[in-house]
Amino acid sequence: PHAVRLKDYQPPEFLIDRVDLHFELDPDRTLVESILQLRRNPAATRGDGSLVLHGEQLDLESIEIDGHSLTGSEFEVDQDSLTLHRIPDRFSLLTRVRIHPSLNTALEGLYQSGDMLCTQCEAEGFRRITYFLDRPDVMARFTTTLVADKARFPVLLSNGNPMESRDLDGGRHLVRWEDPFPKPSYLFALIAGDLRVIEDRFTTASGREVMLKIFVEPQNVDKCDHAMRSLKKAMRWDEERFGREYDLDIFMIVAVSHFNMGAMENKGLNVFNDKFVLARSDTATDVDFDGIESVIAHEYFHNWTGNRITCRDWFQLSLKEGFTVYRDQEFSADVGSRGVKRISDVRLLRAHQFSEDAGPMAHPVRPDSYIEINNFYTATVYQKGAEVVRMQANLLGPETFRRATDLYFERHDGQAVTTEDFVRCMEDASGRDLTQFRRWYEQAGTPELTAEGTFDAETGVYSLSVRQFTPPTPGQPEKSPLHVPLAIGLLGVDGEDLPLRLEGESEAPRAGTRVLELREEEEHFRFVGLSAKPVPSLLRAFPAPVKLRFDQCDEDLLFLMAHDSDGFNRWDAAQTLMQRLLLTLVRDPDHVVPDSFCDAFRSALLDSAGDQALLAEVLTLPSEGYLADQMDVVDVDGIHRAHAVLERRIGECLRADLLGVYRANTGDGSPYVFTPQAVGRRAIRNLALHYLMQAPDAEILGLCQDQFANGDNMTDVMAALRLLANHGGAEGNAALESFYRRWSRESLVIDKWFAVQASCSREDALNQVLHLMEHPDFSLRNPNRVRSLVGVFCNANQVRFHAPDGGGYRFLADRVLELDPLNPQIASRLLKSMIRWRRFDRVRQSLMCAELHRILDTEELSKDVYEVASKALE
Ligand code: HT7
Ligand code: ZN
Repeated sequence: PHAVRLKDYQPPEFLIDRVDLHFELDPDRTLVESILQLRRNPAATRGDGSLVLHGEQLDLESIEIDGHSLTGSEFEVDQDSLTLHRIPDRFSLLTRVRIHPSLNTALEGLYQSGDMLCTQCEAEGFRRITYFLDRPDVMARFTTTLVADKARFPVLLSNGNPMESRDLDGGRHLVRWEDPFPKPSYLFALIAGDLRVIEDRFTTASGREVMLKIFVEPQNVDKCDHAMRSLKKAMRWDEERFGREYDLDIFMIVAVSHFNMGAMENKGLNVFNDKFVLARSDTATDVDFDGIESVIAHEYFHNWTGNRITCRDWFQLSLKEGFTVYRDQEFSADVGSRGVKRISDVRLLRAHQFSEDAGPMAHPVRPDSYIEINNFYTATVYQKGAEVVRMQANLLGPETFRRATDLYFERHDGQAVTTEDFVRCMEDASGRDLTQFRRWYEQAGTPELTAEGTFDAETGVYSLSVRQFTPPTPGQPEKSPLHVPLAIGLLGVDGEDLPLRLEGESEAPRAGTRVLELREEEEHFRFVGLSAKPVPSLLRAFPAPVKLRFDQCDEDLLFLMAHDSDGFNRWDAAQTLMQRLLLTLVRDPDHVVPDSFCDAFRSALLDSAGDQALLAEVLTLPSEGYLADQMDVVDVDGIHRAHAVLERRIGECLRADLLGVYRANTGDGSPYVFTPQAVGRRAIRNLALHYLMQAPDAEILGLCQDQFANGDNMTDVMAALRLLANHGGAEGNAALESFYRRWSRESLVIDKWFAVQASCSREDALNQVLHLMEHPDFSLRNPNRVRSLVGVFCNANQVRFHAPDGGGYRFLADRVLELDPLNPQIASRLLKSMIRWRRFDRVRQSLMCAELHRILDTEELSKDVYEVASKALE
């Protein structure tokens, strides 16, 4: 397989003005007739004059140019293309192909999910539907006619507005859709099925009525209210915050049960993994409710950031994904709790993106090469991309940033553009020079800031020096300094924010947070006019995706944890303290957890004034995976042991306080509501139960069993089930069995049942997982199921996946090889859990390495898996 490179980008030789698609739908054998109106691109650098269309796994039946059939000598077809020679400058091309949705297990192109037919075209799936210039810079107007058996597929959907609907002979019917907006082929979608619809309306800011429709399988009509509410909230928010109105008369969402990712923003017809649509309080947890709200918003926001303005090529993926993640993060912060949202986003970034940046597949936000683009839907493109937009928003300030995004929408509407075009809008609207800032798009790796501070009591000056260094990443041995916004505060002896006056400034700015802009490898700042040694609070609200090395003593961290006006830094100080203690316990298992730690934990726990959700974040230990990232050589067993010791100690020494918090936050019998306050109450109560269950006596076990049996919402029931399953024994087994019996018909709930067992740290977890692979409800063909069992075991059960006998690695490699011919996207995503093998001890290194070689030596690997395995071994 060869790499595609950004530097080789060429504009398309032809443009497509109109596309007329006609589908005769049949799961086994669908006919696709396509008529394309093509013309030479005046902006193209002339090639040899022929036209090469993409096409894969298509059975070509006939071709016509301007009504004349072509014979075999006038075109060439190979595995992935159709080449036409000697063609006019402007012509109409008709192709007829057959495709086979029921055999499509890769879930790209047109495929069958249950009784439904659906499409997934991003990134390069449209070429599995018909011959086309399947690249995002070719934008065309689509008309789609769908014909199918009416009894089997009463609902036929595509992009745009419905234009015609009639019955045909033989029990068939026809529906025609027209999309007035030019779009790239990756935004094409069709759906056929026996679906029910939930309807609502939205009146836009300018007074237009939009029909909102959510289509689901019949048994799920009672699980769509939250999705619909979320959609309406997102539509209003986008008008208010970004001035973006919806543009068609109808907006549709369809929930499907077989889906490779979370959802897809097809124009006017968003297709969702049903996990991100369906929720009822007894089937979905608060985390699910939250995920639905943000994914619905994310896909809706793509209508402007992705669809109206799209990417010129796939190297620009972060143009739409980074910006849209930023938008959905801001939406969730505005409708929920901003502090908690920032913490969970940073947790995710540190867990996934920082570790990606430190591994063999590290790449810039705008990658410069790939073998398989599906491997680049990554935390770097999405989450770091969002941080890069966030930094620009913060550097410009809210009003200027809004002017800059207005300019972007106006200047580039209807175009396929680049991240460079985006940054230029930021510059043009603000007058700022972002030349150096652009390096954030080009340079991979997580910058490390090393800060040192000293206080001179005589002069009242606090001196802060900051050095920046970005470690080498594959293909980028040398790095240049970045433009880094560094938000800081200084706390006085009472914990109040001090004014931050830099030497040479005549006026003291208001007390609070100040943003310093770093540009050099090393910078020095002198804050004057201080009467006592301040406690610095650096990187407030996490203003840049960097790691901070700052040797702050435990007392200062405890002080910040108690007093910092910045909620994020109160949480971060607690995390640093807990991380320190845990790493000490890893190195020295006999280390005694100091009383001062328990005291600080207790006083935070009993601070009833604060936001409960924020408190739950503050009191949650760093994960085992995150601790592993802090070690040069990961001590899998030591981390697991240390985690267990500390959790148990908290449970024991704070038993009474935890019980008090648990009881104080027990529901008053009123029905479930998804509000930040109610979510916070459930979070702190379940965290208390979590610590109590680390050393449970009969009373605690009884509480947990009672919550499991009588909880009226899935958040509480799942929390109890997880604890009982980890507790094990008869209680654990009984809970798992009764949960299965109760929910065996709800596929998304059964995913949770698989996941709980996959994450269980009991010693025979791998055997249990192998046993579950034989369960009648397990299927390698359903990505949600694979992620629940295989994905959770390999990513969320560090101690058992990395068992020293290599059983976990063999298990993963077997699954990757089994899945690769079926669904290469899922296979290669799973494989990513083994690519950072160099961080482990020699025994584990060689076991992982052997499995990676076994994979790479296999014949007919997909590009997806080949790219991951070969880069892992480079
Ligand atoms: N833009 C969507 C990406 C996506 C995707 C990519 C590759 C293969 C399958 C896929 N399904 C959806 C989702 C999003 O980020 O909004
Ligand atoms: Zn997206």
